[in-house]
Amino acid sequence: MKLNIDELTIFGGKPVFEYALHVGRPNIGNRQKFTERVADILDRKWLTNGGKYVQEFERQLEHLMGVKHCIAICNATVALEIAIRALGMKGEVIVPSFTFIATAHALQWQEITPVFCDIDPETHNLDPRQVERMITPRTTGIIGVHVWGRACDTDALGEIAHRRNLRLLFDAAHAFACTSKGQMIGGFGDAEVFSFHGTKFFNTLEGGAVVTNDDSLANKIRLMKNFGFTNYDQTGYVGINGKMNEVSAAMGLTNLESLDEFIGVNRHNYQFYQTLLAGLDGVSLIAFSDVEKFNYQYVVLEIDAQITGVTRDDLVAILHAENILARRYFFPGCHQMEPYRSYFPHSGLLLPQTERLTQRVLCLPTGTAVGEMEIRQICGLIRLTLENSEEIKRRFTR
Ligand code: T4K
Repeated sequence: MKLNIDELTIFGGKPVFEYALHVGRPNIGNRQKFTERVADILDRKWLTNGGKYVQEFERQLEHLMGVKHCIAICNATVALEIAIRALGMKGEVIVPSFTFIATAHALQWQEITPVFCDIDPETHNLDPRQVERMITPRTTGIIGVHVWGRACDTDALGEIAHRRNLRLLFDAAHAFACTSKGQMIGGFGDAEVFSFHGTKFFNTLEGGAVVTNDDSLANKIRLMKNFGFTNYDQTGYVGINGKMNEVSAAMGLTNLESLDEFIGVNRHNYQFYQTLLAGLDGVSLIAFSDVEKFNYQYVVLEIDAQITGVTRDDLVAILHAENILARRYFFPGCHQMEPYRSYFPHSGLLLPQTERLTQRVLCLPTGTAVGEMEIRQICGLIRLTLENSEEIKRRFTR
């Protein structure tokens, strides 16, 4: 395809794609294996509450991550809430604002104040120097988020947590099957939380997990996710229903069998984007180090509008008009969303890197639903847009 600018949908042309190209299309493993497992679940009439498939799923994840305990949970938001409570966090907890809103909500939901901390502009993760500055006498913990699957500075955060007697939890929602310093993510901090939501590179439909090497913490979390029951008739803690069901675990076991294939597709897509976007001034594709493992689930561009002449938001609007549903994760930043925006109206002043990044990032479609043909078209459109930035600025109003 070689479009010219008048053929863009924003100028009256027809969308390049007749079908929507989403960010976050699920990767789905072998259907037959999945349906066989579901049939077995129905035959056995054991649907949830720590059944055979959930147990097998947990053991496989412990093995994969090299951790002592994996507790499967119904989703990562509830997993965060349980881990936060089990760790005894209260008062204030330091979190990035540059994350999905669930990280902040998991705290606020239990009336713990999320204290938004700025990030490192290179890694997009918590900046440990800023973390140190945000600690007050009310601080009880830090939640680092391994954004895009690239690990936080676990050493620096671990050192601060140890020295200041704070609990350290990682939101590893993006980081399944990724490594940091050669070690699988899952074993860092007091505990780590994964998301297996449908949009994640590895899914259990909905789902999540807390993983930890701490025996007593694991025991507490196991009880808490099942209403706090210690036996048939007694509870030891306040608990919640955070259980993963058997069908989700069956999906997880099935998708685990295709993990390498999913990563291979994502890595290929990422590299193809890298090749086709090379040399575009003002556009940078976030980098993944060669010495670690990644799942390449997020193809993230940073747009420098001073150089491209087209803002990130104009580019997103142009792509959307062509049915390419690029996403502005994590715009506008948690601190700009309610209730945090009203609670802390001036927090942006402490978050210059977050504010800058939320204006620059966009995520492009990838995964098993996207092939070379689609990537060629997407990159062609981005090039066309930037090469005609002056004319677009003149003619296009959102
Ligand atoms: N921490 C972090 C850092 C996270 O990123 C997340 C979740 C969490 C914690 C919490 O994890 P969970 O409690 O969800 O396990 C989506 C996901 O819903 C959310 O799980 C994810 N992060 C976030 C980054 O993305 P939305 O509001 O953007 O979802 P939505 O409905 O717009 O879907 C995204 C795209 O995926 C759409 O273009 C359509 C496509 N899609 C979605 C689903 C569900 C499909 O093609 N098929 C599907 O089945 O949040």
